[in-house]
Amino acid sequence: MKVAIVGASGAVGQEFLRVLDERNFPLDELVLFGSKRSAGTKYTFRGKQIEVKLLQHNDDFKGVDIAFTSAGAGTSKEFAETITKHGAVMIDNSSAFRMDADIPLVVPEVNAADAKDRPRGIIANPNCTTIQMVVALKAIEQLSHIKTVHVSTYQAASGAGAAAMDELYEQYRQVLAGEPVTVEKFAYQLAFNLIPQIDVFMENGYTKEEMKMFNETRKIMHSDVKVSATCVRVPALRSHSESIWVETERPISVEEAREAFAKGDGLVLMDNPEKKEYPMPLFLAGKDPVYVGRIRKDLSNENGLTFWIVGDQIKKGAALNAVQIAEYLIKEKAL
Ligand code: 2RA
Repeated sequence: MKVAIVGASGAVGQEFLRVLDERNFPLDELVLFGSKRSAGTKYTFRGKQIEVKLLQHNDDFKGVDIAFTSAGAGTSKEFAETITKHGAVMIDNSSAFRMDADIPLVVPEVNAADAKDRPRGIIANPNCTTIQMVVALKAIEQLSHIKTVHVSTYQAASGAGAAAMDELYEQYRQVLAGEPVTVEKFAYQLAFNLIPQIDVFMENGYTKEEMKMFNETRKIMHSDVKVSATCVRVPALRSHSESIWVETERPISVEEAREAFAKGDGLVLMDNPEKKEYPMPLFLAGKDPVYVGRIRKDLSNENGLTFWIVGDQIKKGAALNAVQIAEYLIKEKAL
């Protein structure tokens, strides 16, 4: 098995190296690709140094079985043909193809089998906020169809990349040192602040990030659910949190929901208010599952249920989900 990582130096690219190793992914050879900026950099994988190659339009992907790509939508679009033309399956973390009808959009806990039908050799990894939300929604959907979702996200700096995480650290240092604050990766200073804008605004007043949650959720869940989202950047480092309200076809009790979350694939129930136990991003960075807590009946709607989730954005929100897709294909002999 020959595996490629495109965008190896980014936050998600680096996480791919860790996740592949951690999960004992069955690979014989790993090749790394990057931009001019990262070409030549060496990373250690399973005791061996691997040099990042410059991503170019050539035959470097000949013999590659799986290519994990995380170098932005522009690069994915430009290089999709080069990457897939010799038969590699491209598992793409960018937004380039997510809503294309002939590209499966996959969260293994929810719609793994969709990954088998990929006429263009490309499988899209959903947006991080959608991935962690649908893992939780799946548990409820199995009890009763979800008609509507209202969600507010609390998205960590990691969603904007490795340099943005560094900027957040630096901003805290600058504020505490009384120095001018550097703002490059975010629209405003994020340290000691919240920014209710992620990605650009659309004509309907929602941001692109918020519309991703609407559209991607429907595609992954094969559902007519309507998702109304408010996405907010918060000064946490790498786990995204979400406050979710669902309206189901029939009323769901807290006990039923709790049981469904406890046994849900990829979920960990962390809901013990008396002991102040609930998921928090600071303590869940680097963890695989999506954590659920604060489960309550909605007070304004008999069919409403509300809860809180936290998931590591770089892991389940990106690299881990993509690797799980690959693991599924290997298990099903569907590469
Ligand atoms: C963010 N959703 O958190 C993005 C990353 N994919 O900014």
